[in-house]
Amino acid sequence: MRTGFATVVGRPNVGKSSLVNRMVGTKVSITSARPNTTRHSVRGIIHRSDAQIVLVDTPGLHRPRTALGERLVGTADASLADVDVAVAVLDATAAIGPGDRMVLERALSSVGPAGAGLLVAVNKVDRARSAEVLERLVTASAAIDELGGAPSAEYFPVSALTGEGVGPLVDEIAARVPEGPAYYPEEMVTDTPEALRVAELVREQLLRRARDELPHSIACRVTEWDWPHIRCEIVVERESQKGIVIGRGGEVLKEVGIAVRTQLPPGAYLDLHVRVEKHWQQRPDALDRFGY
Ligand SMILES: Nc1nc2c(ncn2[C@@H]2O[C@H](COP(=O)(O)OP(=O)(O)OP(=O)(O)O)[C@@H](O)[C@H]2O)c(=O)[nH]1
Ligand SMILES: [Mg+2]
Repeated sequence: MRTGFATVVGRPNVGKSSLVNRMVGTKVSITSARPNTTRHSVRGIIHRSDAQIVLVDTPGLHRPRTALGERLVGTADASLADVDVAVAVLDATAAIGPGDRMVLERALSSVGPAGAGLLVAVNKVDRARSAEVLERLVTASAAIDELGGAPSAEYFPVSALTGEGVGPLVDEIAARVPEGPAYYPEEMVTDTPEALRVAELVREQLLRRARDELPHSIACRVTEWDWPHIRCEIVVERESQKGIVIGRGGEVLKEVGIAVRTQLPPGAYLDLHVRVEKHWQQRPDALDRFGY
Protein backbone atom coordinates (compact mmCIF):
# COMPACT_ATOMS: atom_id res chain seq x y z
CA MET A 1 0.00 0.00 0.00
CA ARG A 2 1.26 3.46 -0.87
CA THR A 3 0.00 6.46 1.06
CA GLY A 4 0.89 10.10 1.10
CA PHE A 5 0.04 13.74 0.77
CA ALA A 6 -0.24 15.62 -2.50
CA THR A 7 -0.75 19.37 -2.19
CA VAL A 8 -2.39 21.18 -5.08
CA VAL A 9 -1.20 24.76 -5.55
CA GLY A 10 -1.63 27.50 -8.13
CA ARG A 11 -2.73 31.05 -8.76
CA PRO A 12 -6.33 31.88 -7.82
CA ASN A 13 -8.99 30.60 -10.22
CA VAL A 14 -6.84 28.16 -12.22
CA GLY A 15 -9.15 25.30 -11.22
CA LYS A 16 -7.41 23.68 -8.23
CA SER A 17 -10.60 22.90 -6.34
CA SER A 18 -12.36 21.66 -9.47
CA LEU A 19 -9.40 19.38 -10.16
CA VAL A 20 -9.33 18.04 -6.59
CA ASN A 21 -13.06 17.32 -6.76
CA ARG A 22 -12.60 15.56 -10.09
CA MET A 23 -9.71 13.43 -8.77
CA VAL A 24 -11.64 12.46 -5.63
CA GLY A 25 -14.82 11.88 -7.62
CA THR A 26 -16.94 13.85 -5.10
CA LYS A 27 -17.29 17.52 -4.29
CA VAL A 28 -15.07 18.11 -1.28
CA SER A 29 -14.19 21.75 -1.99
CA ILE A 30 -16.36 24.61 -3.22
CA THR A 31 -15.65 26.24 -6.58
CA SER A 32 -16.66 29.43 -8.32
CA ALA A 33 -15.75 31.71 -11.21
CA ARG A 34 -14.44 34.24 -8.64
CA PRO A 35 -10.77 34.26 -7.64
CA ASN A 36 -9.97 33.52 -3.96
CA THR A 37 -12.87 31.13 -3.48
CA THR A 38 -10.93 28.62 -1.37
CA ARG A 39 -9.99 29.98 2.06
CA HIS A 40 -8.98 26.83 3.95
CA SER A 41 -6.81 23.89 3.11
CA VAL A 42 -9.26 21.14 2.20
CA ARG A 43 -8.37 17.47 2.20
CA GLY A 44 -9.81 15.10 -0.36
CA ILE A 45 -9.00 11.42 -0.04
CA ILE A 46 -8.60 9.06 -3.01
CA HIS A 47 -8.98 5.38 -2.17
CA ARG A 48 -7.45 2.92 -4.63
CA SER A 49 -6.57 -0.74 -4.26
CA ASP A 50 -2.86 0.13 -4.44
CA ALA A 51 -2.80 3.54 -2.76
CA GLN A 52 -4.47 6.07 -0.54
CA ILE A 53 -3.77 9.63 -1.64
CA VAL A 54 -4.58 12.60 0.56
CA LEU A 55 -5.02 15.55 -1.79
CA VAL A 56 -4.75 18.97 -0.19
CA ASP A 57 -6.60 21.78 -1.96
CA THR A 58 -5.25 25.22 -1.06
CA PRO A 59 -6.14 28.90 -1.44
CA GLY A 60 -4.70 30.54 -4.57
CA LEU A 61 -1.18 31.92 -4.22
CA HIS A 62 -1.17 35.66 -4.92
CA ARG A 63 0.27 38.95 -3.73
CA PRO A 64 -1.94 39.76 -0.73
CA ARG A 65 -3.50 43.17 -0.26
CA THR A 66 -5.56 42.45 2.86
CA ALA A 67 -5.07 40.63 6.15
CA LEU A 68 -7.40 37.96 4.75
CA GLY A 69 -5.17 37.63 1.68
CA GLU A 70 -2.13 37.17 3.91
CA ARG A 71 -3.89 34.39 5.81
CA LEU A 72 -4.84 32.67 2.54
CA VAL A 73 -1.29 32.72 1.20
CA GLY A 74 -0.03 31.60 4.62
CA THR A 75 -2.41 28.63 4.52
CA ALA A 76 -1.27 27.64 1.03
CA ASP A 77 2.40 27.95 2.03
CA ALA A 78 1.88 25.90 5.19
CA SER A 79 0.20 23.16 3.14
CA LEU A 80 3.38 22.86 1.09
CA ALA A 81 5.41 21.90 4.15
CA ASP A 82 5.99 18.17 4.47
CA VAL A 83 4.38 16.99 1.24
CA ASP A 84 5.23 13.91 -0.79
CA VAL A 85 3.97 15.40 -4.03
CA ALA A 86 3.27 18.98 -5.09
CA VAL A 87 0.89 19.46 -8.00
CA ALA A 88 1.38 22.92 -9.53
CA VAL A 89 -1.71 23.85 -11.51
CA LEU A 90 -1.53 26.26 -14.44
CA ASP A 91 -4.35 27.63 -16.61
CA ALA A 92 -4.11 26.65 -20.28
CA THR A 93 -6.33 29.57 -21.29
CA ALA A 94 -3.86 32.23 -20.12
CA ALA A 95 -0.18 32.92 -20.78
CA ILE A 96 2.18 31.84 -18.01
CA GLY A 97 3.04 34.91 -15.95
CA PRO A 98 5.07 35.94 -12.90
CA GLY A 99 2.36 34.55 -10.58
CA ASP A 100 2.73 31.11 -12.15
CA ARG A 101 6.52 31.27 -11.92
CA MET A 102 6.19 31.98 -8.21
CA VAL A 103 3.87 28.97 -7.89
CA LEU A 104 6.38 26.74 -9.68
CA GLU A 105 9.19 28.06 -7.48
CA ARG A 106 7.31 27.36 -4.24
CA ALA A 107 6.15 23.96 -5.41
CA LEU A 108 9.66 23.02 -6.47
CA SER A 109 11.23 24.13 -3.20
CA SER A 110 8.66 22.11 -1.24
CA VAL A 111 9.56 18.78 -2.77
CA GLY A 112 13.30 18.89 -2.24
CA PRO A 113 16.26 18.45 -4.55
CA ALA A 114 15.68 17.47 -8.17
CA GLY A 115 11.96 17.99 -7.69
CA ALA A 116 11.27 14.29 -7.19
CA GLY A 117 7.70 15.04 -6.17
CA LEU A 118 6.86 17.80 -8.61
CA LEU A 119 3.99 17.39 -11.06
CA VAL A 120 2.67 20.17 -13.26
CA ALA A 121 -0.95 20.15 -14.42
CA VAL A 122 -2.04 22.45 -17.24
CA ASN A 123 -5.78 22.68 -16.63
CA LYS A 124 -8.76 23.84 -18.71
CA VAL A 125 -7.43 22.23 -21.89
CA ASP A 126 -11.05 21.92 -23.03
CA ARG A 127 -11.03 25.68 -23.54
CA ALA A 128 -7.63 26.11 -25.15
CA ARG A 129 -6.24 25.32 -28.60
CA SER A 130 -3.68 22.53 -28.65
CA ALA A 131 -0.95 24.99 -29.70
CA GLU A 132 -1.72 27.03 -26.59
CA VAL A 133 -1.56 23.96 -24.36
CA LEU A 134 1.77 23.03 -25.89
CA GLU A 135 3.10 26.55 -25.36
CA ARG A 136 2.16 26.44 -21.64
CA LEU A 137 3.85 23.06 -21.20
CA VAL A 138 7.05 24.25 -22.90
CA THR A 139 7.10 27.55 -20.97
CA ALA A 140 6.50 25.80 -17.65
CA SER A 141 9.31 23.38 -18.32
CA ALA A 142 11.66 26.24 -19.26
CA ALA A 143 10.65 28.13 -16.11
CA ILE A 144 11.53 25.10 -14.00
CA ASP A 145 14.90 24.82 -15.75
CA GLU A 146 15.58 28.45 -14.87
CA LEU A 147 14.82 27.61 -11.27
CA GLY A 148 17.52 24.96 -11.26
CA GLY A 149 15.63 22.16 -12.96
CA ALA A 150 13.61 19.16 -11.88
CA PRO A 151 14.60 16.19 -14.05
CA SER A 152 11.81 14.00 -12.73
CA ALA A 153 9.02 16.58 -12.95
CA GLU A 154 6.19 15.50 -15.21
CA TYR A 155 3.60 17.50 -17.11
CA PHE A 156 -0.08 16.75 -17.53
CA PRO A 157 -2.56 18.52 -19.80
CA VAL A 158 -5.89 18.07 -17.99
CA SER A 159 -9.46 19.26 -17.84
CA ALA A 160 -11.16 19.23 -14.45
CA LEU A 161 -14.35 19.98 -16.36
CA THR A 162 -14.36 16.96 -18.68
CA GLY A 163 -11.98 14.68 -16.77
CA GLU A 164 -9.60 14.48 -19.75
CA GLY A 165 -6.05 13.60 -18.67
CA VAL A 166 -6.98 13.33 -14.99
CA GLY A 167 -6.52 9.54 -14.75
CA PRO A 168 -2.83 9.62 -15.74
CA LEU A 169 -2.22 12.45 -13.24
CA VAL A 170 -3.73 10.42 -10.39
CA ASP A 171 -1.73 7.34 -11.46
CA GLU A 172 1.47 9.37 -11.30
CA ILE A 173 0.64 10.78 -7.86
CA ALA A 174 -0.05 7.23 -6.64
CA ALA A 175 3.29 6.09 -8.04
CA ARG A 176 5.17 8.85 -6.23
CA VAL A 177 3.78 8.58 -2.70
CA PRO A 178 5.76 6.36 -0.32
CA GLU A 179 4.73 3.03 1.15
CA GLY A 180 2.89 3.24 4.42
CA PRO A 181 -0.32 2.60 6.33
CA ALA A 182 -3.63 4.19 5.33
CA TYR A 183 -4.39 7.48 7.09
CA TYR A 184 -8.16 7.44 6.70
CA PRO A 185 -10.93 4.84 6.79
CA GLU A 186 -12.21 3.58 3.43
CA GLU A 187 -15.47 5.53 3.28
CA MET A 188 -13.99 8.90 4.18
CA VAL A 189 -13.56 11.40 1.31
CA THR A 190 -12.72 14.45 3.41
CA ASP A 191 -12.11 15.42 7.03
CA THR A 192 -13.82 18.80 6.78
CA PRO A 193 -16.19 19.13 9.76
CA GLU A 194 -19.89 19.11 8.74
CA ALA A 195 -20.55 22.62 10.08
CA LEU A 196 -17.70 24.07 8.05
CA ARG A 197 -18.89 22.20 4.97
CA VAL A 198 -22.36 23.71 5.28
CA ALA A 199 -20.97 27.23 5.78
CA GLU A 200 -18.86 26.73 2.65
CA LEU A 201 -21.84 25.49 0.62
CA VAL A 202 -23.73 28.64 1.63
CA ARG A 203 -20.79 30.82 0.59
CA GLU A 204 -20.52 28.94 -2.71
CA GLN A 205 -24.14 29.71 -3.55
CA LEU A 206 -23.67 33.36 -2.64
CA LEU A 207 -20.56 33.57 -4.84
CA ARG A 208 -22.60 32.26 -7.77
CA ARG A 209 -24.98 35.19 -7.34
CA ALA A 210 -22.53 37.90 -6.29
CA ARG A 211 -21.01 40.61 -8.44
CA ASP A 212 -18.22 43.18 -8.30
CA GLU A 213 -16.30 43.32 -5.02
CA LEU A 214 -18.92 41.46 -3.01
CA PRO A 215 -17.30 37.97 -3.13
CA HIS A 216 -14.35 38.99 -0.96
CA SER A 217 -16.67 40.64 1.56
CA ILE A 218 -18.68 37.50 2.28
CA ALA A 219 -17.87 35.15 5.15
CA CYS A 220 -20.10 32.37 6.46
CA ARG A 221 -20.09 30.55 9.76
CA VAL A 222 -22.42 28.00 11.32
CA THR A 223 -23.31 29.31 14.77
CA GLU A 224 -25.75 26.60 15.87
CA TRP A 225 -25.95 22.93 14.97
CA ASP A 226 -28.91 21.16 16.47
CA TRP A 227 -29.74 18.72 13.71
CA PRO A 228 -31.89 19.11 11.67
CA HIS A 229 -31.76 22.79 12.67
CA ILE A 230 -28.67 24.61 11.38
CA ARG A 231 -28.13 28.32 11.89
CA CYS A 232 -25.60 29.94 9.58
CA GLU A 233 -24.58 33.56 9.70
CA ILE A 234 -23.51 35.42 6.60
CA VAL A 235 -21.23 38.33 7.32
CA VAL A 236 -20.73 41.18 4.86
CA GLU A 237 -18.78 44.41 5.21
CA ARG A 238 -21.36 47.05 4.32
CA GLU A 239 -25.04 47.77 4.85
CA SER A 240 -25.54 48.00 1.05
CA GLN A 241 -24.11 44.48 0.64
CA LYS A 242 -26.60 43.15 3.15
CA GLY A 243 -29.45 44.15 0.87
CA ILE A 244 -27.82 42.44 -2.11
CA VAL A 245 -27.27 39.19 -0.20
CA ILE A 246 -30.85 39.13 1.08
CA GLY A 247 -32.38 40.10 -2.27
CA ARG A 248 -35.73 41.62 -3.01
CA GLY A 249 -38.25 40.15 -0.59
CA GLY A 250 -35.57 37.75 0.66
CA GLU A 251 -35.40 36.11 -2.75
CA VAL A 252 -31.63 35.56 -2.92
CA LEU A 253 -31.40 34.02 0.55
CA LYS A 254 -34.31 31.77 -0.24
CA GLU A 255 -32.66 30.48 -3.43
CA VAL A 256 -29.39 29.97 -1.58
CA GLY A 257 -31.14 27.96 1.15
CA ILE A 258 -32.87 25.74 -1.39
CA ALA A 259 -29.67 25.09 -3.37
CA VAL A 260 -27.70 24.21 -0.22
CA ARG A 261 -30.40 21.92 1.17
CA THR A 262 -30.32 19.75 -1.96
CA GLN A 263 -26.71 18.95 -1.02
CA LEU A 264 -27.50 18.00 2.59
CA PRO A 265 -29.17 14.91 4.03
CA PRO A 266 -32.97 15.16 3.81
CA GLY A 267 -34.76 17.10 6.52
CA ALA A 268 -32.14 19.79 7.10
CA TYR A 269 -33.56 23.10 8.24
CA LEU A 270 -31.27 25.95 7.31
CA ASP A 271 -31.68 29.25 9.06
CA LEU A 272 -29.66 32.01 7.31
CA HIS A 273 -28.88 35.34 8.97
CA VAL A 274 -27.04 38.29 7.46
CA ARG A 275 -24.95 40.57 9.59
CA VAL A 276 -22.66 43.53 8.82
CA GLU A 277 -19.18 43.57 10.29
CA LYS A 278 -17.15 46.50 8.96
CA HIS A 279 -13.70 45.75 7.52
CA TRP A 280 -13.63 42.18 8.82
CA GLN A 281 -11.13 41.28 6.08
CA GLN A 282 -8.56 43.46 7.85
CA ARG A 283 -9.30 42.35 11.40
CA PRO A 284 -7.32 39.47 12.93
CA ASP A 285 -10.01 38.70 15.55
CA ALA A 286 -12.65 38.30 12.83
CA LEU A 287 -10.30 36.17 10.71
CA ASP A 288 -9.67 33.93 13.72
CA ARG A 289 -13.39 33.56 14.32
CA PHE A 290 -13.97 32.45 10.71
CA GLY A 291 -11.07 30.02 10.98
CA TYR A 292 -9.06 31.67 8.21
N1 LIG B 1 -13.49 25.25 -18.97
C1 LIG B 1 -12.99 24.84 -17.79
N2 LIG B 1 -13.25 25.54 -16.69
C2 LIG B 1 -12.72 25.10 -15.53
C3 LIG B 1 -11.92 23.94 -15.44
N3 LIG B 1 -11.53 23.79 -14.16
C4 LIG B 1 -12.08 24.80 -13.48
N4 LIG B 1 -12.79 25.60 -14.29
C5 LIG B 1 -13.53 26.81 -13.93
O1 LIG B 1 -12.60 27.76 -13.43
C6 LIG B 1 -13.18 28.52 -12.35
C7 LIG B 1 -12.34 28.42 -11.11
O2 LIG B 1 -12.38 27.08 -10.64
P1 LIG B 1 -11.94 26.72 -9.15
O3 LIG B 1 -11.83 25.24 -9.10
O4 LIG B 1 -12.84 27.38 -8.16
O5 LIG B 1 -10.51 27.40 -9.11
P2 LIG B 1 -9.46 27.49 -7.91
O6 LIG B 1 -8.11 27.40 -8.50
O7 LIG B 1 -9.79 26.51 -6.87
O8 LIG B 1 -9.72 28.98 -7.39
P3 LIG B 1 -9.38 29.64 -5.94
O9 LIG B 1 -9.93 28.74 -4.88
O10 LIG B 1 -10.10 30.92 -6.01
O11 LIG B 1 -7.91 29.80 -5.87
C8 LIG B 1 -14.60 27.96 -12.18
O12 LIG B 1 -15.50 28.78 -12.90
C9 LIG B 1 -14.51 26.58 -12.79
O13 LIG B 1 -15.73 26.11 -13.27
C10 LIG B 1 -11.68 23.21 -16.65
O14 LIG B 1 -11.00 22.18 -16.71
N5 LIG B 1 -12.23 23.72 -17.80
MG1 LIG C 1 -10.28 26.78 -4.91
